[in-house]
Amino acid sequence: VILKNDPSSIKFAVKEISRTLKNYDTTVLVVDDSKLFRQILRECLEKIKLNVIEATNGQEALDLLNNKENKISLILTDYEMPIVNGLDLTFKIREKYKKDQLGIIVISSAEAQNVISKFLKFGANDFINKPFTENEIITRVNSNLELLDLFDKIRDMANKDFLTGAYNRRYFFDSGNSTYSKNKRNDTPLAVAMIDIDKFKNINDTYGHDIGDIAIKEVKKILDENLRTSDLMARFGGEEFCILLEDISLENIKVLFEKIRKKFEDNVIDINATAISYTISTGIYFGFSDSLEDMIRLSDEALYTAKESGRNRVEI
Ligand code: GH3
Ligand code: MG
Ligand code: MG
Ligand code: MG
Ligand code: MG
Repeated sequence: VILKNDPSSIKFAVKEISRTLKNYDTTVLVVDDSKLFRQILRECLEKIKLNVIEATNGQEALDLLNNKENKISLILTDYEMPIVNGLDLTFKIREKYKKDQLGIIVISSAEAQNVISKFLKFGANDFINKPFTENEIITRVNSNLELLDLFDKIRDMANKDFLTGAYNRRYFFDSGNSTYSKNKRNDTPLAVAMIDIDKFKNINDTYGHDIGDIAIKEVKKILDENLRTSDLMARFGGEEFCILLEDISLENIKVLFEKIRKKFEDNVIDINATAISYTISTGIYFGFSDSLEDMIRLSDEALYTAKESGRNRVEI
């Protein structure tokens, strides 16, 4: 028996869940050596609008995971499979992805029941016993996806700034310190850039705090548009942003931040028929010093020099 006799409640479950499922762009990876099981699970998951991709064993699953384009949120895995079984797959996944980043649900057949505690110890999030109903699959998958969403929200609240959505200081140091260590080991220089809006108090005083906030959000937007995804950008204070860049030459740093400076100089934000424009000053430290904190301090000194020398300029 693959599916338990499923009463009409399935229709109700699908309706309820489709209503609460916020993320329609979620991909689930089904790992099973049985084509029939993969098909059954695919049909269940597609009923709640999930994208489904399939692997026939653990190795195939790991290969699909390595391709970042697949953006997998949740894995449903069988236990017994050729090449790499479900338990080894779970172990290997947890060396790279934490429980709150990628969910694993074990679909456990009779032979897997006695290894279920091992699965959980290795970091599986949940398990479903065979035979299962469609209803069980759908509701269990949904509640695991909801939990992962919640973890995402908590992570964002801890790491991001509420006004702009940029990373905060805490995240900057967490992530920046590992970048610093890696580059120090390889002896490759880093750059820290500190950006601050010029005469920002005037904007607040003239147009009010709300428009000041819009001006701050605009900084985040323009930086996003001009930085690479590998650059680490955070809002450090009121109207001050800090950026850590790797794999970049001094020459390219100068070109990049001069281009960004010019973007602000040329930019006019139109808010309810009020035209706002402002400039920024940038202080940069390039190379290596004793710590990330020290590099930030030195970029701050460069920023101070940029302000003293008349603002709207890049100082290295
Ligand atoms: P300078 O060119 O020397 O940087 O001059 P400035 O006026 O920009 O000076 P400063 O950097 O000291 O001013 C920062 C101001 O930013 C002071 C504070 O009232 C304001 N501010 C801080 N946080 C926020 C915020 O979240 N929203 C708004 N609208 N204003 C903020
Ligand atoms: Mg199997
Ligand atoms: Mg200042
Ligand atoms: Mg300022
Ligand atoms: Mg400031």
